[in-house]
Amino acid sequence: VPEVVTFGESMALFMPSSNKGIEHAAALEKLFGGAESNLAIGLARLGHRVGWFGRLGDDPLGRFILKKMRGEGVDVSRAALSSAGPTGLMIRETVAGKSSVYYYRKRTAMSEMRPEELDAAYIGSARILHVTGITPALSDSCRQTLLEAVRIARASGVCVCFDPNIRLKLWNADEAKAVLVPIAEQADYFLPGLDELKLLYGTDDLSALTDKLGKLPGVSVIKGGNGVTHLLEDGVISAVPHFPVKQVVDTVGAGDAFCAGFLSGVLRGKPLGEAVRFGNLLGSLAVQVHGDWEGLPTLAEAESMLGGKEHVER
Ligand code: KDG
Repeated sequence: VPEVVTFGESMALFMPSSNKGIEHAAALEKLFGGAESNLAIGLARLGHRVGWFGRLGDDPLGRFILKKMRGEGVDVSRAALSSAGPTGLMIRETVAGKSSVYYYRKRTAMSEMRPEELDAAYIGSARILHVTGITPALSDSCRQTLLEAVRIARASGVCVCFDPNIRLKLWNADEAKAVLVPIAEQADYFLPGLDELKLLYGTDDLSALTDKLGKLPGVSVIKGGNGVTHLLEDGVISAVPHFPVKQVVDTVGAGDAFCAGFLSGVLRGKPLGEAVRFGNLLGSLAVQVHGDWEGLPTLAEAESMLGGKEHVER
């Protein structure tokens, strides 16, 4: 039985391994990513039982992603290789410290996913359902599927964790706001970025946000402030400092890493401030490695870093 269940679109990711942009790079490395699968891998590495599902195309890239996820110890028993469409693609470059993502994900197998495909008993068996705001941006049927998954979770007493992950290449700010605010209102754990709150609630002022988010039924964690993550619990806001990072290589995936660390803390019964600190640690590790999830630690590695243990080189 999984502790956490999550679902969404995973895509093949192609990126230059050099610092040349896509236009000038001679070769692209083949990786994969997806906010929800990044989180699932993060939790699995920390030793949690986690299930990820979604549709992938019945094609070589879909099989590549599925095998890698299985290899990471994620339960993919509910994932499907579907002939309804291809596996989605994203191509990413980081030039002079600025990352750009190009999506090729229209009419993918995932975009055709429907609520009837959800395994209610599987979702209902978990402690936490984790969803993101990327899924409802993919298509009407994906939006309905996500709302149904949240409904199933709530009806079964499963906690809902929600990361808005606003992707303005997929929909506009007004569409995002209309769909995502009501989901935030149903979440036990709401994990937005400060920039996303500006878009959803019209302000990034922390005292105004304390007021607005304080009305939500769940706990909010605001990622990506000025060197700190804010935790808003029972109307009280507190700041948890980020970990120092030696060299930022690739910031994409940091938010998912944070969510994995935070949920791991929650699952292990830590006080929320400590769960946030653990999330911060995972976020700091994710940005130091190329790729979305490759830099994520095992629990032993993470704990030794938290304890400030010296790394023995040889
Ligand atoms: O959070 C990282 C994700 O943005 C990346 O893996 C790709 O899921 C993705 C998306 O839709 O942007």
